[in-house]
Amino acid sequence: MDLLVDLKKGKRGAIAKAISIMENDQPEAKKLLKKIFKETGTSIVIGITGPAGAGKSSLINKTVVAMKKLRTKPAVLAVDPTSHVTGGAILGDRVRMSESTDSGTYIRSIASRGATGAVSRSLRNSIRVLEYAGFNPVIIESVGAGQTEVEISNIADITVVVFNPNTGDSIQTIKAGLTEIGDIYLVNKSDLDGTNQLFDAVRDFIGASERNPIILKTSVKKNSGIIEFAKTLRKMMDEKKKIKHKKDQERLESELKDIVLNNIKEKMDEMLESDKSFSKYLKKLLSKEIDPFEAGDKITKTLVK
Ligand SMILES: Nc1nc2c(ncn2[C@@H]2O[C@H](COP(=O)(O)OP(=O)(O)OP(=O)(O)O)[C@@H](O)[C@H]2O)c(=O)[nH]1
Ligand SMILES: [Mg+2]
Repeated sequence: MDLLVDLKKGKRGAIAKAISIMENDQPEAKKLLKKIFKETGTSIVIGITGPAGAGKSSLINKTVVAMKKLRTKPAVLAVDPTSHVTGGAILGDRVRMSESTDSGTYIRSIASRGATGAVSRSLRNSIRVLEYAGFNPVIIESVGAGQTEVEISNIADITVVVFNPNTGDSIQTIKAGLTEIGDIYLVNKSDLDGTNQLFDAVRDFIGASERNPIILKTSVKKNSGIIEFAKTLRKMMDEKKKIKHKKDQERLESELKDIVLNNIKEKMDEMLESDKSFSKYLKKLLSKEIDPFEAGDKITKTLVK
């Protein structure tokens, strides 16, 4: 198949096509995955998360240029929560990430609409496309402030959390769950006032933990801290490579469970349409002879032991 040949060569058109196939989650996606799966699972996945507007795209744009100089071949997937509403964010990212595209990095926004499971599935498989095409690391940008649609830290080998000074909610955000996930914490926009206070707050709050995460200051505007950040990532890629195998086992196990449960749910959905006990207990429910819990339990018992 031509697509595979072109993918192996890292051709942009082929990558774009393959990712679209994975995103649309159609039978073609299954066929494609079957062909590439053996040659995936080889790259380090870096998740970059943080509140909207923290400077994630701007940072990635500069950082991938620095990472290329450290002899890596990064690709970027931006999980874009707003693209289906305005289309504006993708356009914005194209502008913000233009330098990195010029340097030969593959960059693509993928929509985060659809069921949560579908998003993780298309993300996982898009990562696999990029691995097959020879990219390493694969960087995922996603907005996160506690509750995120895509739990990036489940997918990533390295998680980077980006904060800004002078955004009143920063400390709140730190406390709202992001403390658990980061391998690296960035205080970005360090050209702004309040940087040192935030840095100290992050260090006091997070730095003392057992995991001992790295905390850095960066400014895209002043072009400071970026090279150090890139070097830190490069070094961490080697460290994480050693323990990736174990994490991958856990991830594949939960992916497999997801798929099986999903398959069963779909099958059951179809079965219920024509199931006799379902219509029988539905009638009883409608006439209030029976309550919803009882009806549900009775039907379930006829279906599974
Ligand atoms: N002063 C200052 N502004 C910055 C810095 N980095 C990014 N910005 C600005 O912050 C704004 C948001 O930057 P983005 O890179 O789009 O932020 P983002 O986190 O990707 O945003 P979303 O994808 O919408 O969540 C832009 O106007 C940037 O120019 C920085 O280091 N200093
Ligand atoms: Mg962005």
